[in-house]
Amino acid sequence: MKIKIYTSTLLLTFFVIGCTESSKKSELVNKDPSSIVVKGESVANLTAPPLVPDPVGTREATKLIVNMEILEEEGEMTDGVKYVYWTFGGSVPGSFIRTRVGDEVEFHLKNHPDNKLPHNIDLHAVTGPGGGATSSFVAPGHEKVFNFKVLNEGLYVYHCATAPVGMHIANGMYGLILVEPEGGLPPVDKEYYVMQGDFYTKGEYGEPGTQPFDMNKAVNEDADYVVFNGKVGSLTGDNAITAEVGETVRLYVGNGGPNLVSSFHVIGEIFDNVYIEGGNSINKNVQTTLVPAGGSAIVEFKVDVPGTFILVDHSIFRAFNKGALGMLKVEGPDNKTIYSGTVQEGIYLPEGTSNQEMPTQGNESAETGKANSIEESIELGRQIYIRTCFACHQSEGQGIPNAFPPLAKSDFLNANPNRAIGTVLNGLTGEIEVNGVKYNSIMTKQNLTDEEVANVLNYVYSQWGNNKTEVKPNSVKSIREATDH
Ligand code: HEC
Ligand SMILES: [Cu+2]
Repeated sequence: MKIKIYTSTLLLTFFVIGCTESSKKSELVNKDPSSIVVKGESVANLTAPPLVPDPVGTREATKLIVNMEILEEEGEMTDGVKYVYWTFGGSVPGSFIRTRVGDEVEFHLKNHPDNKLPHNIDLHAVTGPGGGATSSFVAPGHEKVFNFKVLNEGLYVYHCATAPVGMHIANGMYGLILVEPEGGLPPVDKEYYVMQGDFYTKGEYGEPGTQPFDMNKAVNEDADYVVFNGKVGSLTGDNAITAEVGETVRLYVGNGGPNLVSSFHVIGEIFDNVYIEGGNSINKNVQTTLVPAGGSAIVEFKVDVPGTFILVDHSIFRAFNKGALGMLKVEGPDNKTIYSGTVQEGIYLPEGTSNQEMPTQGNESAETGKANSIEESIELGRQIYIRTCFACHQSEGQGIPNAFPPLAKSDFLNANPNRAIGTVLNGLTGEIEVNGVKYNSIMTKQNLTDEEVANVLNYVYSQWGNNKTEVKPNSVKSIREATDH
C-alpha cells in the first residue's frame, strides 16, 4: 500500500511540473514579435567602425528611423594606394545599425547627388522580398523609404544588391545590423565592430596610385587585399581597439566578402562565448570561428593579461601579406600565473649534436657563415634573409604597412649601420620613424653569429636602393660585446 501511495504522489508531481513547463513554452510561442506594439519614435544613432551605438537596454520597441546616405568616395587602401569606395554612410563597412526585436524600422536610403550609380540595400534582418532591395533601388540625387518590422534577433549583414552585385559588394557596400532581444544582450565592458572584406585591384598588393577594381581577379577570387574595416591598418597602431585587464570584450564580427570565408581568430585569446553565425546558439571556449561571406559571429572574451592581441583571418597569408590583421591593446597589471613571459632563455643542445658547433676556422663558407669576399657575403646573406627576415620585412624589403618597416631605401637603416647591427643582435622596440612613417612594434632578437649578422646586413645594404654599406664581422663582434650584459 505504502508503495502505491508513493507512486501516485510521484505521478502527481510529474504532472504539475509538466504543466508548468508547457505553459512557459506557450507563453514564449505566443510572444509573436510581429504583434509587439511599438511606443514612440526615435532616430537611430549610427556609428562608423570600430564603434557601435549604445545598447538598447530595457527600452521598449519603437518606431526607429534610419537615415542612411550612400557615398562614393576615394579612400586609402594602404599607404600610397588609393581606392574609390562605394559606402553606406561614408565608411567601410557601412554604419552600424542597432535595433531590438519588435522595432518598426523606417529606412531612408539616400543616394548622394555626386554619386555616379544607382544602388539599393538588402538587409539580412528583413523578412520580405530581396531583404528590402526591390523597394530601395535609388538613383543618384534621390531617396527611397521603406518600412520593416524587426522579427528575429541576431547579428545580420546588409549589402548593396544592385547589378553587378559582386562589384558593388567588392567596392565596400556592406555593413552590420544588430537586433537585440527584449531587455538587450548581457552587458559587457567594451564592444567593437569589425568586418572583413576582400578587394581586387588592377595592381598587385601595395602597388601605388589609384587602383581600379579588377573584375577578372574578383571572378577568380584572387584577392589582392583581405582587410578588416576596409583598409590595411584600420585596426593597428594608433587605430588599435583597446581594453583594460579584467574587462569583457564583445566583438561584432561580420564578413562582407564578396568571396572569401573568414577564419576569425585573436592571437593570444580564447573566445569564452561565440554566438555562432550571429544567431542564438552559444559555443564556449572557441579558438577560431568561421564567418561566412554574407554572415557574422558575435565573440566575447575576458582579457586577463596586458599586451597586444592580434586579430587575424587565420588563413594566415591573408593576415601577413594581404592586410587581414588588427590589434587589441590591453593595458593593466601583469598576472604571472596566467602568463609568465619568458622565464628563461638558454642554449638548446640535443644529445649528439655537439659536432654542429660553429667551427672557428675553415673555408666551408656555407657552413661557417664566413665569407671570403663581399659577393660571397651578400649571397650568404640572401639565404639568411629568406630564412629569417623575409616573413616580416617581405621579399623586396618593402615591409608591411603599419606593422613591419621597410628595409628598402630605409633612411633609418642607411643612416646608422651600427644601430642596424644592434637591431639584428638585440631586437628593437619602441617608436621609430622610417621614411617619414612611424612604427611602434617589436622586432625580436635574432639568434645569428657575428658572420651571419654581417652577411645578412651586407645583403640588405646591397639591395633595393640602399647605400651599399659593408658590414664586417668584427664590427658586429664589438657591438655584441658592448651591448652584452
Ligand atoms: C618577427 C618580425 C621581424 C623579423 C623576423 C625581423 N624583423 Fe626587423 N623589424 C621588425 C619590426 C616590427 C621592426 C620595428 C621595431 C620598432 O617599431 O621598434 C623592425 C625593424 C628593423 C630595422 C630598423 C628599421 C628599418 O626599417 O630600417 C632593421 C634594420 C631590421 N628590422 C632588420 C632586420 C633584419 C636584417 C632581419 C633578419 C635578420 C629582421 N629585421 C627580422 C620585425 C622583424
Ligand atoms: Cu551599390
